Amino acid sequence: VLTLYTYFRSSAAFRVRCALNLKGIAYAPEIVWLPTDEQKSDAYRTLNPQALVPTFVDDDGTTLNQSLAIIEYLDETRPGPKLLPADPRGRARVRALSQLVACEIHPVNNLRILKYLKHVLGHDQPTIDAWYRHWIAEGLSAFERELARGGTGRFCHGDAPTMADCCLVPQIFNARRFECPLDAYPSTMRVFESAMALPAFDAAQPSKQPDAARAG
Ligand SMILES: N[C@@H](CCC(=O)N[C@@H](CS)C(=O)NCC(=O)O)C(=O)O
Repeated sequence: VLTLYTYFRSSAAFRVRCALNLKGIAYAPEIVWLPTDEQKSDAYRTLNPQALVPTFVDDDGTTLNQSLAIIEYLDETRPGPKLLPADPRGRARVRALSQLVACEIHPVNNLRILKYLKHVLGHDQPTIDAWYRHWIAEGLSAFERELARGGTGRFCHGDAPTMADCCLVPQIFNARRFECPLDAYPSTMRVFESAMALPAFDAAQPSKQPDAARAG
């Protein structure tokens, strides 16, 4: 059985949930409870030496981590709608937009970074919130400018969802959770709304995951 090691609020896991749903792939969610550092347990590290969610285990036992690598693997091994375009230029653009989120915005605002700012460097919550909002604003401004450069349609690239939308949607959820202003990104938010109108994205959102209730 296909297994996705996931946590409802993890945006990296959320990306893969979107991709699995878009491709119509059924999977069993296995919850990794980040609030108690379950990702750092010996058992989980055996599956994922990076101690991060998500981890994906295919039905033949293939065990993969890093959300973008998992999404590309799913796209290459499974039928269903393509999450990366067939043409090299389009593929490069989708990867670039995906990496803008996954490599530029998300890493500096990850849980372990926020914990380090708080517990090791001793910053207070307003300072940490300012950090968070600063990097969101930097990243989403760039994303907005990228969307204006051409190639964008109803979705980030063209009129069908791609890996870039799987990256953008969770990042907007995070931004809203931290009450980041989003008015300055009309194209980005238009694309976000197009994606959220699709059941694949809607069903992948944090509040609809089995572990959402556990958070209380
Ligand atoms: N680049 C990784 C990021 C994975 C990641 O950072 N996951 C976060 C949740 S979104 C995590 O597991 N954090 C646990 C921690 O910071 O200890 C990917 O795309 O899969």
